Amino acid sequence: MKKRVLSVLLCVAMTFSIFAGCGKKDEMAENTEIAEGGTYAFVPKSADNAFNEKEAEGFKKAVEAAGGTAIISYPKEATVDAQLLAIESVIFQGVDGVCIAANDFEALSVAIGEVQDAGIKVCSVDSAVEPSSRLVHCNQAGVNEIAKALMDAVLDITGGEGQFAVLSSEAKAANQIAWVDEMRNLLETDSKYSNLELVEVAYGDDDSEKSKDQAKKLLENYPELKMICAPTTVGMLASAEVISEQESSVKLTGLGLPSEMKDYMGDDAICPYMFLWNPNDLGALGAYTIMALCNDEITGAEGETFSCTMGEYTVQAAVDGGTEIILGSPYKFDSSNVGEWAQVY
Ligand code: RAM
Repeated sequence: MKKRVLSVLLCVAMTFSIFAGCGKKDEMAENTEIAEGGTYAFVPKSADNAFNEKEAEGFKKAVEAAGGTAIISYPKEATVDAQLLAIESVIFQGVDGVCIAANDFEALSVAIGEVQDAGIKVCSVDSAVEPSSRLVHCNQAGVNEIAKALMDAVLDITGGEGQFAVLSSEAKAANQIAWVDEMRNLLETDSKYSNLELVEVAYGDDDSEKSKDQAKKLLENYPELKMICAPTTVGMLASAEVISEQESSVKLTGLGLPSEMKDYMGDDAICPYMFLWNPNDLGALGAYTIMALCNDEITGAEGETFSCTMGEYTVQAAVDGGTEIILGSPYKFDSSNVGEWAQVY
């Protein structure tokens, strides 16, 4: 019922904005000048997540530097319902394009379809929506590259054998599904990992309290556990806090924000090393991509290229059957560089 209400609300909002938007654009056409820059929205996974805030900062800065207007619409929590409301709220504002970091690969598709039907272009960033709901996805790094970096870190830090667990975020977020599936694939197909045992994949939904509860349960339920691998900044901080509070010998790696993890890092510390990318740059890539789509520089088809202040990017095939643009490779953070990067993000 709730989803139906949301969908009806969104249709109403769409109808309003179609007439309002048309009025606006038709009016501008009469003035022969189309407004400089355009209006572009970013809908992160949720509020209260420093990673998402850094992404939003990068998005906003890139749009404004290009003379456009940026609208950031944070869902109150990392859920589908909250994100549907956030998408609806930007439609009222006559945007030209929307960039979404999705909490669920498929559940936003009906709402996004209504946005696309109104002539508003859509791309995803960080965590994809399904290919039919996006013109292209802006990916932080290759799925295999991230999964391999994490599995090799688990192999190295455990000394090559023993039990480890994964603390993920939302069970239906595309980025988490892709990374965890590829980690499982590597574990099953590459014999170098054969002495590692993945005992559980837990889900903290990128909610700090739920993630802490899940980390506590992992420590409680697996007394032989050697390591937690958290492919989410929220899960990383939650795990570090729990391991520290419980003075556990369990080690940690994953995808963490230097600013959040610096006090837990060191050769003999809870987290010897971890990985991430620059969320400001990822948000900026989302901005340059949605602007290139709205300005008809690209359509999102494989093989297209476009340039921006961060360099030249090529649209390529994505593992989910759609297309994507890749920001770069994951960075490795350890005690030698985490302090410096903690000043940046
Ligand atoms: C969290 C979110 C985000 C992911 C990072 C690594 O902030 O789940 O989608 O990319 O962690």
